[in-house]
Amino acid sequence: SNTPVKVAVTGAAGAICYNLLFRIAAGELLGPEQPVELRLLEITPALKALEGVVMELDDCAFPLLSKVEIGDDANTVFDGVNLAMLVGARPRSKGMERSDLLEANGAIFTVQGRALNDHAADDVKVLVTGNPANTNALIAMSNAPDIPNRRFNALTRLDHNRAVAQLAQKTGVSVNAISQMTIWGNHSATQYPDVFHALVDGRPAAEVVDDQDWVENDFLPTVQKRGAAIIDARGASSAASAANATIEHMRDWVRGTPANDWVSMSVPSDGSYGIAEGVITSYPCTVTDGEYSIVEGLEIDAFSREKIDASVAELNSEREAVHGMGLL
Ligand code: NAX
Repeated sequence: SNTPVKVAVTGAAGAICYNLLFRIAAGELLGPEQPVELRLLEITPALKALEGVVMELDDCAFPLLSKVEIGDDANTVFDGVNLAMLVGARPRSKGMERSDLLEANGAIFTVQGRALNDHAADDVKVLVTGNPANTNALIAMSNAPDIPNRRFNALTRLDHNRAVAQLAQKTGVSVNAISQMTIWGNHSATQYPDVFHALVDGRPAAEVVDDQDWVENDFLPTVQKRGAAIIDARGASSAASAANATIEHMRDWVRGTPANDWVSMSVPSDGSYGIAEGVITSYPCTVTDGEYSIVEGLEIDAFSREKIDASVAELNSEREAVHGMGLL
């Protein structure tokens, strides 16, 4: 339609958004026909830098970018938004304990969850990229009782894309030949990238690879620790690839997944695959008409079961910690 879709993005002056915003404005999120209005949230000290980013957005003269509004008050910035990408978060600084990190982010995501609850459009979809993404999404969801839980997702698409790329390289095919990859669990080093349902040119990946040692001792740790490897090489964390994954997750959530394939999305657990309700965890998902469904009925062997359970246990302990802080 010609009515602009209002897209909120937080952490808008940060590294991921320096890539993300230009791609949204260029039409890569909602397609070449759909105008967008950007609503950009930052903390007060970063507003000046954000003004510079807006100057650059102006200087692109993007035909689809109808308007840009910036601010440091979530209640104003989130007013009427249809899509919200929550990228801004409090990074772990030196000497910070895990509980300090959860608490600092709790302060952000409780406020943003309430602001979305009170001001976003009725059809709002919320995707959390800022870490710890799954638990931040859980906090925002819990503070937005009027928004259906299933409108809160967290990003594991970057992990998914990393796994696809590794498998394509190992098997010597183009990434287009890989389908049905799955990331299970938390966006953290405990995540489980599952090749046992993936296909390479339509054939079971495990058969094509035929190398359990590679799966366990190369593929898994490479995908699980990819974020750290990038920091090590680049001196800064993944930004362009994280922006790309954020766009792809939201694009697929709005516009649908391709036939005969699925994507990894962190969504509220509903009991599928024996994962009790109460956490936001990564599942294989398809999307039709803007609604995701968890792919059901996959067989989970003992190796996979143990890996999934370990990552879900971490999510449960994060949930208990933030519950104990009164953030849910
Ligand atoms: P930057 O530190 O460059 O940018 C973050 C921005 O968020 C800063 O400009 C900061 O001022 C802003 N911010 C902080 N609190 C805010 C608040 N309450 N409201 C609005 N803005 C706020 O980090 P960047 O590299 O852009 O990464 C952003 C987040 O993505 C981090 O939490 C990072 O850990 C996470 N990542 C998540 C990934 C994923 O796959 N889920 C992968 C990439 C990335 O590590």
